[in-house]
Amino acid sequence: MERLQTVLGDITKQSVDAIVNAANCSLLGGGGVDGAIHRAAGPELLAECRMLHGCETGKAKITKGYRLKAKYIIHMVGPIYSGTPEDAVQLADCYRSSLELAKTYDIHSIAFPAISTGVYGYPLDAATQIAVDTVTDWLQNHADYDMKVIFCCFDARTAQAYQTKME
Ligand code: AR6
Repeated sequence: MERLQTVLGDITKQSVDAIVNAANCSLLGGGGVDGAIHRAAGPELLAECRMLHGCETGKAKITKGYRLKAKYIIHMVGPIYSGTPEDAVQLADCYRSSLELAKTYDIHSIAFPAISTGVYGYPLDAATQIAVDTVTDWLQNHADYDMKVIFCCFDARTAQAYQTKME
């Protein structure tokens, strides 16, 4: 079975062990995919998020999935694009943090949105390259761990960018 896949769709509808949220440091919700996840999971999600006391950029925290099909939500905070070398370091860090956290929770399938490429302004092509390279490296370094990764793209342009990088 392919360990890495691109799908076009809504991440809140994915049948996976965990979906990843493009959160902000407060972890208290927002627009974009964050808003969609909070709406779909229901108000208990915000109650659990309040107890997490935020999250640093490049890191990730986990909650239950509540009304989602996914058992867990991994909230990862991508960088706000600044045009400095730090952006790429932080974006790669948050993909790695999410995968490490997933492994700790015995998660074997995970869907990522295109973190930082919406409100946070990261150029799509550069962010996609980092996402694909970082996840591919992690899967290679954990060849003995069964993990399926889905890049869940909300629009055709994003899906095209991922497909190009994965060819
Ligand atoms: N399923 C999958 N992808 C989605 C969905 C969905 N339901 N909805 C949007 N996207 P963004 P960021 C895509 O802006 O750039 C929030 O306010 C979207 O088309 O959600 O990391 C947070 O609270 C884009 O491709 O996240 C933060 O403050 C991708 O998800 C801030 O935005 C990411 O866009 C985070 O900004």
